[in-house]
Amino acid sequence: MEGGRKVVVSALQFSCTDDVPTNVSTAERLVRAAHGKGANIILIQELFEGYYFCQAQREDFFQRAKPYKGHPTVMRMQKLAKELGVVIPVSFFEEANNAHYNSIAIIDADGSDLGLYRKSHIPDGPGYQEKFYFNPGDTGFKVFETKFAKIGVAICWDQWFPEAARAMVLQGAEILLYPTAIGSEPQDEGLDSREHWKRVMQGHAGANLVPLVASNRMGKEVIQTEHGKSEITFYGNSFIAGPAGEMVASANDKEEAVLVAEFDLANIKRKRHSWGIFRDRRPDLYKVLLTLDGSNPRT
Ligand code: PUT
Repeated sequence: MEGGRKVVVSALQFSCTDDVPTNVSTAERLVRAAHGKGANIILIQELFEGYYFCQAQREDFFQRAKPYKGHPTVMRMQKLAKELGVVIPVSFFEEANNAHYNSIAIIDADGSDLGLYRKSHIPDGPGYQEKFYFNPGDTGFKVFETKFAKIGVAICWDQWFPEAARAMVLQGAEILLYPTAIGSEPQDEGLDSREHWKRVMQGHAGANLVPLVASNRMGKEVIQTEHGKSEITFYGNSFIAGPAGEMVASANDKEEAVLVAEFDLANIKRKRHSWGIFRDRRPDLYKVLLTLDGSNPRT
């Protein structure tokens, strides 16, 4: 029988300023703190280099995008990952000639870059106007073989789609990671999605029998838009769920956080296989999932 394979995962959470060096230094400080708590795989929140600029549709914000090759924050995190021997997915606004993506580079524990995932599902709506900036990602859902585990990494709005989580686990992901930027909704003061947000992802963990790590920014960000000021209060609530969807570690909406949790991936794999979900799937009946309108009468 396969022995234990222990991995410690971490979710970071902090308030962003709109100054890149400040945010990158905060991320580095918290990565070091997570390493100090024994973490092997450390998740930083989505687009942590600055404010969540998608509150506004501003031409000048395209200047925030940088090419993947030679990206200074990715390179700094490569150095840090190598020094500490930890895995760090690094979220950034990518410029690729005339295309732009909401991307994440996966840095392995030796500092090598294992490649890129580009966010597939791009939201739009008050406060979260991502379609103005980002092309829909063209990488497809991916898994990355890191030193400590095979990980599936998707980004924010992707977390609302069970298809994305299943696609990553089908490819062998042993842990799912989601960096995020979500909070208040400018069009509806009474709408607080945090519990919904958590339950949906806990469902992905439970339905796929894998641990799941979610890192969200926190704090109020005010952005000058084309029509005046807009503000969002990001609700943090970063968390780590276990393979039954159970909450293992969670943060609140006000405090910086370095969450850690240890999992035995060999034990989880045994339980995943013996539970029978991946034996009893019927992909021959799921063709309807390839349609937008559900029209597929035979399956
Ligand atoms: N990050 C996108 C969240 C959208 C919430 N309406």
